[in-house]
Amino acid sequence: MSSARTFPPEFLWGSATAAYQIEGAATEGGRGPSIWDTFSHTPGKTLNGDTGDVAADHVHRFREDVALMKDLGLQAYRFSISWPRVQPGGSGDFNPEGIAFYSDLVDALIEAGVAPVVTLYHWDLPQPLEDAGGWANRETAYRFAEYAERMARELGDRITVWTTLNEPWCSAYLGYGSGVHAPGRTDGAAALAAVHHLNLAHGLAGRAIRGVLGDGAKLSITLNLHVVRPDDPSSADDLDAVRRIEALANRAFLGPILDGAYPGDLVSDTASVTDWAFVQDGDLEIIRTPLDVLGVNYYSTVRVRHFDGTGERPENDGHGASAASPWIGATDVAFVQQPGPYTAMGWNIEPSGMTELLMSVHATYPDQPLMITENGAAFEDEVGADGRVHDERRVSYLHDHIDAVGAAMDAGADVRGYFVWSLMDNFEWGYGYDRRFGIVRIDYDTLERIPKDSAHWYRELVRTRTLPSVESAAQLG
Ligand code: IFM
Repeated sequence: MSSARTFPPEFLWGSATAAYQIEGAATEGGRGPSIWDTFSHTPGKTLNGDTGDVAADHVHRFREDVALMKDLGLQAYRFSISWPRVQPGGSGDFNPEGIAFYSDLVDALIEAGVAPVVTLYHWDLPQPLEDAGGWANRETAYRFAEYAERMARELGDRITVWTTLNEPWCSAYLGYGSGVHAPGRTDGAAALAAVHHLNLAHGLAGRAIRGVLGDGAKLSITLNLHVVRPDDPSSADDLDAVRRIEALANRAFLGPILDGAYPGDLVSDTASVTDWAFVQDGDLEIIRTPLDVLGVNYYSTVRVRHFDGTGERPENDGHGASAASPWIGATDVAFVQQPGPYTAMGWNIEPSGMTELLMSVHATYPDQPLMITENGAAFEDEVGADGRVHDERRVSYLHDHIDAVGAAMDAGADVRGYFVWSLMDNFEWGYGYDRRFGIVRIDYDTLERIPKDSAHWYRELVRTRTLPSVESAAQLG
């Protein structure tokens, strides 16, 4: 059913991508290797052995992509900088050719009237830093701050929002806990150390950016906050399972960043894994650096129950198969299959979770402006006989989730913008090119870009600030 929901004129509409997922040119222009190059080139780590070597070839086609954004009427573009492209070793010398690429991209965006929203780290750690211990090593946080400071000097006030990290939950728990993401380690203590060093890196980088650009620089971090439901809402054990997962997933980041403290229950829940001695005096003050806007990524919900240790423990949290769990110390929690419908990721579609999440963050942090920095869906779309991609399930997903953002705004949440994930089909990490999230299709044989119905629909939304009906999408364009 169509909705006439309208959004305010100052609300920012954009789309998002990440460097390793679209850029390609992995060994060109002085770029060094990242942990995702190493991981994706290791047999068995990604579906079909896919790598980001070519991806959507964005490095060579960025002007065409910016023209596409302009044509879609996008007001903002959220992209990430590949740290190994601008500083191949992760420390020491910077690479002028890599810096020039991002400088040119930013200029092209501004000329096209598209505001550049930068993410400094979207998972592609320079390999030499991983060789020295990666995010489990405190030194990585200091290297990150040096890199952030240099990018602030290079890109300066041309950047609308500076986002330090994308989804540190994934970097820490999937990279060092379950090992389904690079660098593929399965060490619970290292995962929790990574949580802290990522938080520290955020705080140090925020200070570095403000040190160069002053308080006018808009600072952000993007978190994939989890909406966690109890399997049995009347079970105290299941509610405790919710508390434990929320602590690991959400409060491990919100606590230090917005309150200046790790939650006591998180520290005690994980006491058998680590003593948290990696938190040093002064760290929490650095981490709690004022945020202009908190980036929120939302896709679906999770459901948990208490697990008493008998029978097989289901491990279906939608983040890929691994013998190790990303949920460090939560051995008495099991993830339960959610009711459908599902996207091609197997993630349940639940728009009300978007409203619930925004309202819950707003209730705890009423003065914190929020921005949806990712939301979208993978589906198995096809090019039709008419040459178009009629991706009505994606249009419907976007419609219902954007409507849910509007509902949260009506109820008082201060949401400043929405970025659809993703501008184009891309390398979906362990799932390679098999899962398509784009509103623009990439033909991986020819690298042709084909705007899907969802892209036409999104353009109409941005143009009118009013939610178009799902049914109208096939006629737009
Ligand atoms: O593709 C990813 C992105 O890199 C981070 N957020 C979730 C997306 C979909 O899995």
